Amino acid sequence: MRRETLQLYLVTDPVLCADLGVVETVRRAVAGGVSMVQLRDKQATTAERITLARALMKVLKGTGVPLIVNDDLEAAVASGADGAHIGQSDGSPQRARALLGPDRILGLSCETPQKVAATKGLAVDYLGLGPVFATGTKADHEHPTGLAGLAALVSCTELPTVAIGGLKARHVNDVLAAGADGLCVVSAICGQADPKAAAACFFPTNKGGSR
Ligand code: TZP
Ligand code: MG
Repeated sequence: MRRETLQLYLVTDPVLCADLGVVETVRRAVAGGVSMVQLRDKQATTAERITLARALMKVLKGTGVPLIVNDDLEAAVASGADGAHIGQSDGSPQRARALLGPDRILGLSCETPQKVAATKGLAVDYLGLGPVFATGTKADHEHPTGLAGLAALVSCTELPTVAIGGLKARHVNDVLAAGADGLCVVSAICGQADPKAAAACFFPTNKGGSR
C-alpha cells in the first residue's frame, strides 16, 4: 500500500460518535482530510458490522479512502471493505491473509520491538504501533511507548507504519520525525463537534475529500 494512505487514519468509536453517528462523522472527517478509515465496534455483531461497513463504503465511494474493518474478517469480506485490521490476540496474520485473499489490505497492531520484528516475511501491509501515549479510549491498552519508543518500533520494520494512542494534531511533527508514516486517531476526531475541522487541524495544507 502507499505510505501516504496512512497519513491520517481515523478509527471509529460508536460511543464517542453517538451524537453525529459513525457514518456522518466519517463523511465529515474525510472532507477534512482523513486518508483511511477503520470501522471498530467491539460490541457489534458481525451482521451489524456488515451493515455499517456497507453504509461507510457508500460514503467513501469515489474518495479513494479505504475502509478497514477491525478484528472481523468475515465482516470485512462480506461487506466488500478494502481490508481488515487485527491485534496480537485476534488470530494469526497468516489465517487473516488466507481469509482476506491476496488483494485486501491487512494491518496488524504491534506494541514491542519483538512483535514488530516477528512480522518479517508475513503478508501484512502495514503495522499499527503504540500506544504512543496513554489513552482513555482503549481501556486495556499496553504500556505507552512514548515517542522514543515509537522510533525504536519503526526502526524494526520496513513496512508502512501508523502510530496510535493519545495522538492529537500537535503531535504530527514528532510522530513523523519518529519515522511513522501517519497518525491513527479516535478521540481527536470522534465526538468532536466539527469532525471536518478536527481532521483538518492535522494536515492543514491538505484539501481532503478528493483523494
Ligand atoms: N489501540 C491502541 S490505543 C487505541 C487503540 C484502538 C485507542 C486510541 O484512541 P485515541 O482516542 O486516539 O487515543
Ligand atoms: Mg483486536
